[in-house]
Amino acid sequence: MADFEQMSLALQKGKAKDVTEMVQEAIDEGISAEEILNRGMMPGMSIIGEKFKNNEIYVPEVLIAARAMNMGAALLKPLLVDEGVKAKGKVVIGTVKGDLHDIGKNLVKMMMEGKGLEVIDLGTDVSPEQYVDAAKESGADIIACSALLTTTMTGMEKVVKAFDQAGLRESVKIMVGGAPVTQNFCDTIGADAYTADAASAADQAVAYCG
Ligand code: B1M
Repeated sequence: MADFEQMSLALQKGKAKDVTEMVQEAIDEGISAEEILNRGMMPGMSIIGEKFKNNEIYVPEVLIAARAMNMGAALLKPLLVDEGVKAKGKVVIGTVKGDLHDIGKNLVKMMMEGKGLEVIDLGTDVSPEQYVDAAKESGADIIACSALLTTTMTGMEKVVKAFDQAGLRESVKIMVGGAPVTQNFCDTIGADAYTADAASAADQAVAYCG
């Protein structure tokens, strides 16, 4: 039986090998990717966040936990492939300028790919101009922006304005998300959609491309 408590603890200690082994065992037991994420990995990352906030741990410990999280999450990717009808559409995704957090963005990407969408990943610290250039090059239908810092989420408004200025605002949907982002913020900056988690982001993207 999968021991989610042990998975969470291994993640907190940054034991990537143990995390990947436990994730694989859980997969082999037939547990869904969503359950593995929600019961094992996300709680571990939340505890890391609390300890980080309280100065009980520092950046290196957070980084090794983040690495373990990313490695475990990568194993879940094949499970996220939706067997249903494949959506057609292109998404340009990135974490906004000044922000280096990529775990949530990577999950959104995986879930969108699982739904059949083509995802162009610009990585982290992405400027408004980079989103616009990538949209022009790829003919993207959707721009997906992630932010984890209250100081960087304001960069999302710059992305919306950059698409306005480039005359492309009508040809793309701009989706926003990340822990500090809210529906109210989305409305204020004139983005098209806010979703709270990766699965809802993928569903919304499919709805836009349908
Ligand atoms: Co940073 N960090 N961090 N950090 N970090 C937070 C975000 C923080 C809340 C920690 C805390 O104080 N409790 C805090 C932000 C405070 C604030 O602004 N309100 C913080 C801080 C302050 C910082 C630094 C400034 C610390 C410093 O240097 N003094 C610094 C900033 C660096 C920078 O970006 N310029 C920093 C650095 C780092 C690390 C590099 C060490 C590391 C990132 C490693 C990496 O990502 N590769 C890190 C981490 C790991 C965290 C915490 C612990 C975990 C974040 C995470 O990955 N969560 C975080 C505390 C916390 O969140 N509890 C914290 C798991 C992930 C799956 O969730 O990304 O929210 P999340 O994604 C969710 C949803 O939000 C949603 O889907 C996902 C789930 O389904 N979602 C979307 C995300 N993007 C979406 C896009 C969408 C839709 C949904 O549509 C497009």
